[in-house]
Order: sequence, then structure tokens, then C-alpha cells
Amino acid sequence: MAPVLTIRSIRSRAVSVPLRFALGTSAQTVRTAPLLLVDLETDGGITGRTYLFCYMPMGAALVARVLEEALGAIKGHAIEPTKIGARLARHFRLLAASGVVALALSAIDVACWDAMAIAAGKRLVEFLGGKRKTIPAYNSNGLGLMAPEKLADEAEKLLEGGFRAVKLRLGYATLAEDLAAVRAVRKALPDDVSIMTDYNQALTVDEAFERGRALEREGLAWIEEPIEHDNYAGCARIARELATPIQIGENFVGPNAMTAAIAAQAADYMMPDLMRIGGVSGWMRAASLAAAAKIPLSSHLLPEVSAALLAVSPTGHWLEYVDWAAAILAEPLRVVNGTVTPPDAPGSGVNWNEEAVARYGI
Ligand code: SMN
Ligand code: MG
Repeated sequence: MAPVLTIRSIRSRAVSVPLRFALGTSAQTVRTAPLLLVDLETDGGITGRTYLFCYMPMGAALVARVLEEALGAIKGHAIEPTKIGARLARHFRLLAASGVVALALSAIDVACWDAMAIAAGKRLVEFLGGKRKTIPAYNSNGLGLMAPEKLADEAEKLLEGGFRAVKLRLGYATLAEDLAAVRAVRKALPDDVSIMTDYNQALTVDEAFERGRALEREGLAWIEEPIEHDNYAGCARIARELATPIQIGENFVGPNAMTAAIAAQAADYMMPDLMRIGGVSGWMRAASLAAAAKIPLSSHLLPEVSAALLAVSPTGHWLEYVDWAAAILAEPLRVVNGTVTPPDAPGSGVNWNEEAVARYGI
């Protein structure tokens, strides 16, 4: 008999994993990854899992609190992502399903899909109608804001695993420093290695024009979030003006944000975050939007689950690889020749290394 998939409980545990390469962004420096590990238990005995990157330790505590509240609205209900999502959207409507609430609701959705795929005895990628295949990945560990010599040093180390693409954080005080950083990394790497760059919203529209034009001759793969993330009209002007592709999307909360960004022609490339776009359900809607608009779609963080989602996205582009969860996963994602393959395990393949979870628990 098929197992009964009704929601019994949601357990969450926070861990703090030291980063091998600190990540100095124009907004903040991340030295440890605050992760929240989520176990959604069903009455049939199947558990759906996911983790979330919570940006700062306080984020993990807040998401855990939202999960507790959410459980009250869905306990005893059958796992049916569309219905669960609608229930939770209504429950949180007055508070607004953004910020940490969006993270929590996305995590519940991902855990539901994991449980359903496990119950069906299928890998998530197959449960979604696709096949396991290699996905090109860029190494997004490290290359934070730092002295050019240090960048050159770190860039070389980031090719380990056969990566042919890396991401450099920009947004130094001056254009000259941005250029020096790009040139130091370019010089340290073989010519065929792609360099993505990320401003984390540091610039005004005018600064983005000035710096973007100066960077045009550097052969960058993309310039990410040059200005505030939701100024789609400004992004569109920049994307139209610059030859280098503009990339945005990690701050889309739900597919509606992406719909608005596409309508504004805000960027050449888009990269929703699984935990802000609305989990697997939100991602699949975003993938359809990207396909209809012919926009190359990349992922943001959560590479373990994103690999399966990119494999079923018609315009799947690059996977952002970070190793932050590797320390606490039973089966860390493997990088081979700069590519990853969706895990060969039922569901999303996310399972805990309990010994490591105990070690890094907060
Ligand atoms: C990023 C992600 C997570 C933490 C800091 C910065 C960044 C990215 O914007 O795209 O990787
Ligand atoms: Mg980014």
C-alpha cells in the first residue's frame, strides 16, 4: 500500500559551518554558513528534508520560529504542494510572505517534494520528469573583496574539481579597485576560464553605467545585481546599454517578482534562489517563465537540489556551486570536470551526517 503522506511534524536544527574561503561581499562578510536543517515528518514514516542558508545566525532562529507557526496551519494535511502552499500563503498573508517567511515556506515546499519523490521511489530529477545529466557549475566559493594578490592566489585554488568558471565579488570603493580585482583574477587563470562578477547591489544606476562600461573590455561572463535588486527599470537601462550580460534573480520572492522583472526586460540572465522563489513549486513556475521569455536560467546556492531543477529547466544555464553544506551532508555533491550531476538517491538526496550535525550545532 502506498504510504500515507500527511504532515506530522517539522523538526529544524541550526548549524554553523566554517567556510573554507570567507566570502567578503560589498554588503557583508560571511565567514561561517548558518544553515537550518529541516526534517518534515509524515505519518507514513517518510521524512522530507532540505536545508536553508540563512545568511546570518539570527536568520536561522527566525526561520525556525516561522516553521513552528507554519506547522500549526498544515499539521495533519496531505502533502500536496499546491494546496499546502495556498494554505500557508493565506495563513501568512497579513504578515506578508516575504523575508524569513518566504524562506520557511519555500523550505516546506522543497521538503514536501523530497518526501513525495522518496515515496514514489524516484530521484527528484526523475520525479519531475527529467533525467540525470551533467550540469555546468561555476565555483562561487571565495573571491570576496580583498587585495589583488590574495585574489590571484585564491582563484587558482578554486579550479580544484576541474572548474572552468568562478565568481568574483565586486563593489570596491573605486572603479580602479574593481578593475584591479578583475585583472588579478583574469591573469591568474587560464584564458578559457569564465569569470562571473557580483556587485550585491552596491552601485547607483549612474555608477553601474560608468563601471559597467569600463569592465566591458574584460570579457566577463556576467555582471550580477549591479544596483538595488528590485529597481527593474534601472536594471533594464543598464542591461540595454552594456554589452556584458546582466544577471539578477537571487532576490526574487515568488514567481510574481520574476514576472515583473521579465516584463521590464530587467536582465539578460536570471537566477532565482530556490528558497525565495517558492521551493520546487516556485522554481518550476519560474522555469516556465524563463522558457517562454527565452532567458537563460541559473541557480543560486543550494546546489544539491538545484542540480535536479536545472536539469528539468528548458533554459537551464549555470549552477552556482558552494561547498557550504558539504560538511553536514551524508553524501556531499561531487564536482567532476566542473560539472555536477543530480544525486543518485531517492528524493533530492539530502541526508544528514549526524556526527557532523552534532559537531556544528548551535
Ligand atoms: C551571495 C550569496 C550568499 C551569501 C552572500 C552572497 C551572492 C551570490 O550574492 O550570488 O552567491
Ligand atoms: Mg549574488
